[in-house]
Amino acid sequence: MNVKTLGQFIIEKQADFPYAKGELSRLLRDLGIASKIVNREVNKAGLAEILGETGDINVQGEKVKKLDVFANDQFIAALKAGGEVCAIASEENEDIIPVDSEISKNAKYVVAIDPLDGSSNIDVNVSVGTIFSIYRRVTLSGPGTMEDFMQRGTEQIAAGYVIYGSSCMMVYTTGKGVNGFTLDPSIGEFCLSHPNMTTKKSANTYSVNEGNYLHFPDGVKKYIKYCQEEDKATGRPYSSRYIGSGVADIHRNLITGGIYIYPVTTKSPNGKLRLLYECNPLALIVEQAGGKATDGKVRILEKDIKELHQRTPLFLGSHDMVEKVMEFMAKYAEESIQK
Ligand code: P6P
Repeated sequence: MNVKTLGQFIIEKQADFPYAKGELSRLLRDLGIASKIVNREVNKAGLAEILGETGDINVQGEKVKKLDVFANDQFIAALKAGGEVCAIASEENEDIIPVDSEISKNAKYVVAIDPLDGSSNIDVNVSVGTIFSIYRRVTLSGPGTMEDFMQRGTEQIAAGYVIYGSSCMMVYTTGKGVNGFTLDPSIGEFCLSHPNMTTKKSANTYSVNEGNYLHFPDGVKKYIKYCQEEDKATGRPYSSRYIGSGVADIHRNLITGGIYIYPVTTKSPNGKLRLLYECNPLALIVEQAGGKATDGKVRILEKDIKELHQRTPLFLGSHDMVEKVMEFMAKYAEESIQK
């Protein structure tokens, strides 16, 4: 079987970017290296003394798991060592991490990252993931600033995720389609396994934490009931699949078709997921695969971003399924306004 490694693929596709002189290629390589190191630790998390909690609380007010900290350190170290970024934003860090070193003085990019999404699943051996987003810097020189991150999702140069599951996969886009690479541990390389990934226009899987049902907007409640109705013509009732690890749910739905919903709830009045380093990169990937991603009203990639850890509701996945729930959101939002 002719194996094409991530490195070979990146170089082959470099021709897509005449202005790039390899910086983006090296940046993607740096992310790949850190992913392999994180995967190695995730795979033996049960053995190593890195399970459990550090006792710290991160900027999201969530208990920090040791593997969170390890993953964050690995990605920051790899990005700093690669010299291609002038700043990093991470879910684990309250403020941006400016990069001001000799090797990064001509850096053109900034990276926003959720180093280990779904980390509450680490101790129960459920798949977790890394999500990353790459922008070209807008400031002219020196270490990057907050301004470099306050860009709409449409401005992303590249976006991707890594899923640490039954196999380790990297899925990314540079705006010209989506490609998936599976780590072959025997050679320590990500190999092209899912070329030109596309998602189904419609399917019959919906992913939402129905424990929050009582606090959902009426449109979401009505859509969930729609998914549960018997209707052979539209393949309903749909299947409910919710792992509690967004990368795992969204990766499955990308491959089999489906919709992932995290709406506003009383606990998360602006939604739970973060726009910069979760929703924007996932939205770019899903749109590039033919899907759709909105906050229930507005396209995710066109939302203005004002804060580093800004949250947003997320409706993402198969195009027609996202459109359907938006119809319910519009219909029942009007009804509640007219009440
Ligand atoms: P809940 C993980 O913390 C995450 O950000 C997503 O990966 C996941 O889908 C969601 O939150 C789970 O949240 O409130 O359903 O436990």
